[in-house]
Amino acid sequence: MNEPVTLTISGSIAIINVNNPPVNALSHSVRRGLVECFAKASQDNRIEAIVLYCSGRTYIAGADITEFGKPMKQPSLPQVISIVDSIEKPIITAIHGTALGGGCEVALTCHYRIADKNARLGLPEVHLGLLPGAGGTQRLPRLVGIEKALDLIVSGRKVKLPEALAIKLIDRVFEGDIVKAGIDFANEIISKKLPIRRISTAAVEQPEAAMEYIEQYRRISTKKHRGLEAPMACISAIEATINLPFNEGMRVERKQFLQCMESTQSAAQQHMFFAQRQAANINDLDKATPVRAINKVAIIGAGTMGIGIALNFSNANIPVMLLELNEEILTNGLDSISQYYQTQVAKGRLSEQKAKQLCSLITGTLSYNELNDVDLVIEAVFESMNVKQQVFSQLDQVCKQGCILASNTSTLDIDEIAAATKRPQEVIGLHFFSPAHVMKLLEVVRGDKTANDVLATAMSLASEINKIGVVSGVCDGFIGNRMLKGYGREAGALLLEGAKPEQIDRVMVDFGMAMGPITMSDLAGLDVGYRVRQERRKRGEFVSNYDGAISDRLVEDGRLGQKSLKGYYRYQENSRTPLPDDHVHKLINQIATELGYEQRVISDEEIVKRLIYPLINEGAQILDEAIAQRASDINTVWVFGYGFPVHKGGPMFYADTIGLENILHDLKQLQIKYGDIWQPAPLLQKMALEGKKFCDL
Ligand code: 3H9
Repeated sequence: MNEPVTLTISGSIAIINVNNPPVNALSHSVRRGLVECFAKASQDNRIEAIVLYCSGRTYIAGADITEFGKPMKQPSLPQVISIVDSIEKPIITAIHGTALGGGCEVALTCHYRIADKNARLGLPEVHLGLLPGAGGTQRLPRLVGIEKALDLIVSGRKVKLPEALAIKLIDRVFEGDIVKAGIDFANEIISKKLPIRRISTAAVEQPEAAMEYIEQYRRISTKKHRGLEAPMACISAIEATINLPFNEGMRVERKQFLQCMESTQSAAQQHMFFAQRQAANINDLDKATPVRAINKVAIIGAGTMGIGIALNFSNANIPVMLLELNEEILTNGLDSISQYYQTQVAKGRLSEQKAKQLCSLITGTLSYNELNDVDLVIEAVFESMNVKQQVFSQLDQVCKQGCILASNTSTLDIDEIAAATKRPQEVIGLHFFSPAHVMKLLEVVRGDKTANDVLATAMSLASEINKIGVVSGVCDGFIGNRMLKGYGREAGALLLEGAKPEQIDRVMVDFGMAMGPITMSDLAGLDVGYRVRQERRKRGEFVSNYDGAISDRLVEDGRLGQKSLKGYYRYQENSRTPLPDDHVHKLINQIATELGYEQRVISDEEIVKRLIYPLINEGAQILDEAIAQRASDINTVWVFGYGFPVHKGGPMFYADTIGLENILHDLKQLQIKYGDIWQPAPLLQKMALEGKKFCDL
């Protein structure tokens, strides 16, 4: 096997190269190689300066996350860095791609940093529930000041070149050959006798009243990063630079790092790092499956969803034809697209010219005949099988051969929709989440007859439009909405049993959800569910009290949610803040009495179990039916589509942390009390009895 770190000599300059694909992570062999090569270069009397650079697509992207949780092999990264820091020859590092985490910490230990114009640097450890653990929290404040270091380390954001130059994170930009650029700079340092610049010995630029500043920052962060441990650990480690010498600060950093590394939150976030990447792998699909070129897309329906979907493609520079049969709706849709781009300009996110160009990629039409040259159509019309089948039958007639026909349905049977065409192999579900241009998740629904290359194209397109694609089989609601049903049902049940809307929402927000279920219903509009329930009743289907008793009454009283300024809560004009409403409390109480529910005090702990355990139980069933390929895909759906807290790792990872045997026990208790809606899923029972975990599968 080739050594991942090599040393070559060019005159008086030692050149150290790291080559550890795909992202030059600091695996054990790289750490060992760095120590050996730096030692040789430092001991060689011919050498006057050292250049460090990487091969492949990026600079070192950080510690090797796959080694976390395994026994540490020496040398550790802090040891490597301490050795590099003690070298008495100028070290120049040349950066391309991304210098992240431990990679950025290596760069900070070098004395001079040059980078190509597309390079980005950052300490994103906080996104893994960690803090920089190889001196980043002690060196960065010494280089860029405490305020900037707090901003960068606590947010984990990546810095582009102009900012990196402005804050002196980078000394110079280079163009052309990376090795030549490094050698040229090294020669300049030698000839000008420029000094060794060790950040570890530099003074820290502090804000006035530094301790008060940190305290204030901590207070704000506690609110902003509610429940998260890593941002707080970052702040404590940076705080140590204020009045502790470098080496003592390093000890504080190490202690915080090891504590975070042992935490469930970090394990959950590391799980999600790999889960979202793993989702791209389709078990029974050859990786070499060809993908179709998607050069032009059509969207059917210019409602909120259709417009959001269209923006994904224009933002990725793919032309879009927006079809809508009603001229007024089409004009309004195109207007709101133009408004969206104007807002992007006003917020400084796009130049006027770029916004114009992207906006011009979306054109409107009233005629199906104009769709004859598109490569992909996404239907986003009213959620009715009849309507969707009519649309697909029409698409079948006008679209060219090879055009992929997709439906944005959130619940309906893709196979039934495909049956309305003569080409079911070209039909697939592409379920976007609202707001469609913002939410990261795309459920890719594989029909019975969907062709392999159609599926491969959809997954590759997901990443092209900056989404995380997760494959789901066909069932009512697919992965996400099927699980949501139990969650919504229990929110309704808890209200009838005595929990107040604001208690349920508070408990779920404290749990880490982006929003509580009741606020979510008000935001989505209560009339949406109302219409669905009316349809179901018309078809003679059973609608439980939990699903509709309260919500139906609110809608009939004209309380449609945020849009009518009243739903479960009251809202003031132009405000999204839910305000508790005594009228609703009384109404719920009255409905509960009418229906024979006894209202009682419900504990926060019970609310968590009643809402989250149905997700886990249904998730287990979805796994058993192979609707989802793996538990981590379910977690990805819930974290990126439904705001499940990333630091709990999605419902299936959360279940593992609680213990499946404990969950099984509680499900059985709930089944005794409430009946078979709580019947434990067979897979969950089996795994609990075998002492297994979902996310080890
Ligand atoms: C750290 O550094 C701690 C230190 O402070 C202290 C230590 C004591 N390790 O994302 P991609 C894999 S914490 C192992 O698809 P892209 C990834 O799983 C670390 N593997 O590519 C994938 O594998 P597969 C701080 C890693 O071009 C493949 O590489 N650093 C690592 O879209 C390609 O990845 C970070 O948090 C890793 N560090 O994006 C940076 N990174 O092909 C994490 C990636 O089998 N990495 N892989 O699915 C990233 O942000 C992106 O990967 C990067 C490239 C921007 C680099």
